[in-house]
Amino acid sequence: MPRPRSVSRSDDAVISNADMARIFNEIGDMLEILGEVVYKAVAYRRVADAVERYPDDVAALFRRGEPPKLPGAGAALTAKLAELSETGSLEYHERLRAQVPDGLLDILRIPGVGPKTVRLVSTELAIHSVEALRAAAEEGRLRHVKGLSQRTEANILDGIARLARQSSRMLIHDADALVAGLVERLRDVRGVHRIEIAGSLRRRRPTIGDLDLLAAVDDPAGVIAALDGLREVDRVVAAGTDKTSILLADGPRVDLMVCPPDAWGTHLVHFTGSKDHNIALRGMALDRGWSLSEKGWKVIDTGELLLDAEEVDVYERLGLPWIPPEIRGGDGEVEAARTGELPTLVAPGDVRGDTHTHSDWTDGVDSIETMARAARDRGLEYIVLTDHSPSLGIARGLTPERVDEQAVEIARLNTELAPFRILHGTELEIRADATLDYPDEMLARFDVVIASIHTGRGQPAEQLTRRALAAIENPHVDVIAHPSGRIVNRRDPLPLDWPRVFEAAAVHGTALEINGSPRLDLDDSLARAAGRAGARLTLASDAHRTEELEQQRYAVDLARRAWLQPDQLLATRSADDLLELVR
Ligand code: DGT
Ligand code: CA
Ligand code: CA
Ligand code: ZN
Repeated sequence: MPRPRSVSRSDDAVISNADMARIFNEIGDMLEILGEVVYKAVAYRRVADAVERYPDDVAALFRRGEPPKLPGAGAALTAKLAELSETGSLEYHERLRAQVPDGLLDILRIPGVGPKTVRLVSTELAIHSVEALRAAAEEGRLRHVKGLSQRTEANILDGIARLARQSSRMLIHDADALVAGLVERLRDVRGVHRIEIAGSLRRRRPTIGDLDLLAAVDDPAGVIAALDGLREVDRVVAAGTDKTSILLADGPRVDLMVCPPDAWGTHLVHFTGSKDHNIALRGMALDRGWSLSEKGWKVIDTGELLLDAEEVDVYERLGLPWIPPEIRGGDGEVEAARTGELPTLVAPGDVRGDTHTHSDWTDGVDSIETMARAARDRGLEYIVLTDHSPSLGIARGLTPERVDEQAVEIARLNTELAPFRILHGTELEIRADATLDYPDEMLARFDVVIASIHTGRGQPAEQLTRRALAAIENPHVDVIAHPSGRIVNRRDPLPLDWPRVFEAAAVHGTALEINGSPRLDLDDSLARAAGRAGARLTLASDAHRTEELEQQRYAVDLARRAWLQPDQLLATRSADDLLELVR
């Protein structure tokens, strides 16, 4: 949870009332965390409140030599306001900041967590970050501290979840669900020739700030009027003739751009972004004497406007092949297109199997047979069934006896469902001490072993890296599942030494998973780095019920954003090739 460190400045004041109030409030927080007498903190907060409400610019008044009378501000605090007004910073504030780790102030921002709790977890358990606090609460370690309880743990977890919901961008899974019906209905509006999703959702970013739609229409006014009647639309905020925002009754803002059909191509490129991609294209256009905008290409010498109705025409005018939206990140794709080195990105049709699925034998919902039939119906040739190993208690991990029984059931189903195949796998716990949850001779009996870290997440980076490497180096381990442990908007990635992990994965031929559940792990930039380092990756749903098999599609999206090609991935192989590869 980053916080603004510097104060914003305008011309006439060194520091705004809001920033001044924020600094005073922060001083109050830090004094309490440090265990100072309560009235000091109260005094700072009271003045902060007065500054925030003051109708004129407090700093400007101080600088003019007319300091305002603020309730509660005695000589000492007035001197501090004066220092802030003159310089924009406050030495006392900096000194406290040096004594209080940033993470403690983040913890204090969790709804329901007060300074007393912050001080307790910091002094008794050496917890200095929200992430460490979450882990401790989840593992039930707070209740042993005098003054804290099981109830505190529950409240903290609740507060962290609430905080994440307030401040987070929308998960792509949710954005897809929201937008699908809306686009279909807008398509049916009279006068709409075409309508497409643009912006970050079209680029398939894991999280979405707002939704962007582009519609090609003959008559914007008519379409905007028609929109008003749609059930999902709360309000149309029309702005001019070619852009409008619609607010949904429930959900994020939707920007709807409209354009004439013959300028569709430049509009779609523009509103798909990213910004950096657009800047790169515009630079190339300028070199050729054109000014490129969503409206078209203005010939700089003559003022003539050239239109493109299709995206592919836009790129062609610059001598480029069409660039897939997923890699329009402004980090090398235009150059690669120019030199003919664009990757052939993996596509949904390349996927042949799913390397991470669960059943009701551990924490899944559906039976093995139901999962297999659903996967077959989706067009897959095989799934790897990867129920949990014993030490993951919450998931009722399988004992060796249960694994044997499961093998019998899988053999029976494979006869029945052929040519569809269920490969017998396991999701193997990498324990806190870097040992694995089944002995080697048992691992050898599985078709595919995927290993993952679920516990001991608060360990130092070096130990976490050691655990990942121990699994990668074990000849029986074929895949590291959700390697960073992140969950979008909920849990930060583990601080592994990624270059070492990627190199070891490449050397030992252990694949790294791209998990399409709301973990979206590895993320796109790590997956791209892994691919560059020569590591193999795989695409998996981590489905715990049949509906979640579709999550694999998000792994494909992410792999495309990571510039990955089909031959760098496991799930694009046939079952036989996969078995050959992991043997
Ligand atoms: P988001 O909404 O934060 O998930 O990210 P985007 O990429 O959807 O950003 P958004 O909604 O602000 O704008 C959609 C696209 O429109 C963006 O990818 C590129 C284009 N665009 C918007 N504002 C600007 C701008 O100021 N300059 C340029 N060059 N392009 C812009
Ligand atoms: Ca957007
Ligand atoms: Ca937008
Ligand atoms: Zn799993």
